[in-house]
Amino acid sequence: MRVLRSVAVSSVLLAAGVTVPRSSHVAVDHRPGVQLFQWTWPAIGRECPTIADVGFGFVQTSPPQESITGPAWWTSYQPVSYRLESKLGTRAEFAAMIDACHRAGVAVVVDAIVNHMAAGDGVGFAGTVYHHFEYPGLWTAADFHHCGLTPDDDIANYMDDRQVQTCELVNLADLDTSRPNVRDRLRQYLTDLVTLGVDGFRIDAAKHIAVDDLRGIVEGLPEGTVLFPEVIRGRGEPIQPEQYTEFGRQYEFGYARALAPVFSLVMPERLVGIHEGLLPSEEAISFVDNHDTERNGQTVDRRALAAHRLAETFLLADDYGLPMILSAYQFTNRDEGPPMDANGRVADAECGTEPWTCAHRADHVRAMIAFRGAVGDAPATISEHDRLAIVSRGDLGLVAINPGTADKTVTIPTSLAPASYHDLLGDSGASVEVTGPTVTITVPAAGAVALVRADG
Ligand code: LAG
Ligand code: CA
Repeated sequence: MRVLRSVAVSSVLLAAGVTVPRSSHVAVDHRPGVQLFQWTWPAIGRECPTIADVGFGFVQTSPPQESITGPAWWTSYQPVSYRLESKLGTRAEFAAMIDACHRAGVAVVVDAIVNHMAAGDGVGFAGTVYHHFEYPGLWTAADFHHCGLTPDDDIANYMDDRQVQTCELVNLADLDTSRPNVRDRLRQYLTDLVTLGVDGFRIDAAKHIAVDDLRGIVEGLPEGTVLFPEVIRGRGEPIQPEQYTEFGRQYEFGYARALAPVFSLVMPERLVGIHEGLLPSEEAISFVDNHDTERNGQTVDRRALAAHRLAETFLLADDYGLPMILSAYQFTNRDEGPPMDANGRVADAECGTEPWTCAHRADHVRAMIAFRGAVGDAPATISEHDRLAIVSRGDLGLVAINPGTADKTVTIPTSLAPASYHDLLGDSGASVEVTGPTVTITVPAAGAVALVRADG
């Protein structure tokens, strides 16, 4: 656990409403992260010690700014001001969450919406009055794009880069991020969050912000602030993640999409060469699904429990990218938000209680993060053998995944060093002996084994 630039937060100043000194920061390192979708600040703060214990290095929160009101989860994606008062908690709760996570050695990455505001008129969660293109004291009509390229100024054609970046994403008022005053105000928001201790940002809808504009927004943020721009890869489109690599790691949607048929349709051979055509490993965030794809069918269906579990097992066995796990809630309707109280405050997530999945606590996630610790930097070699997916990590570890419906015992060539190994995913406690260039393993149907040195 590396706690960088440790400066104590002055809670006295915080209480007095004065600008606080820079809080301590925790670096985003090689440890996987967890997206705690629609988790409240108090719930995240309470969970951070467990998150650290499982082996995660960072949490990614939902957007913290004031938004429109309503029961849908996606109200979070319609900002109406940069006050940190939302259905997920207050400014004081947000600051307390960061301190709790930092004390546990966990970095905090926040979902930042800088492309747009809301779609309509109304009163926000904290009482801010807003109109489609007028945010009193914040924005006027001149601060927004009015692209004039489509009948309703909405994005219609993703093959047209001007539409994608200057028209409206699902009718959300698109900020004119070429304007210096707009960039300054957005940077001020991000700086406020960094001052509270935020370690990094997911840049929501980064694809819809020109590279120059995004640079103009984030230039001058405190050194060490990590940025994860969200640029969804789209076939043949003019705007691709490769254009945004200067900002930081990016969510590699191509990886998540490629995993879907492998585990849902039992096509382990497709894992061989899975990294081709994707961002280089050190520029990527790898994931099985996020809050959008678990709703749009592009990635492994979370309701196919075994397939989803095996996909996460592969994600964590592989050496590609910085892996992230999604921990959210069960839903039946796409728009359905998490449970709320009468004031529209989201209920604190509780593991073991519906509808929260607490996917970050699952046995296979714990075991596979332990596996990563045991194999370290040993490079992954991916192969397919008799319908099993095999991930070898040099002479230190091996994961075999069986997406099929029958148990399998196979003898396969291995790079494992001669020694006794045990299965981190199994509970049999039996050891596997490697004496020569092959190893014999039994992999249960819809199951996996993760071998590491028994004496390690
Ligand atoms: C994102 N990344 O680029 C977020 O990950 C994604 O969750 C956001 O969409 C989107 N971009 C805007 O930040 C979400 C929902 C949308 C929702 C939108 C705004 O997926 O469904 O749109 O947030 O709240 C909703 C309605 C639309 C409507 C719009 C405006 O679904 O039909 O046009 O609100 O009223
Ligand atoms: Ca835009």
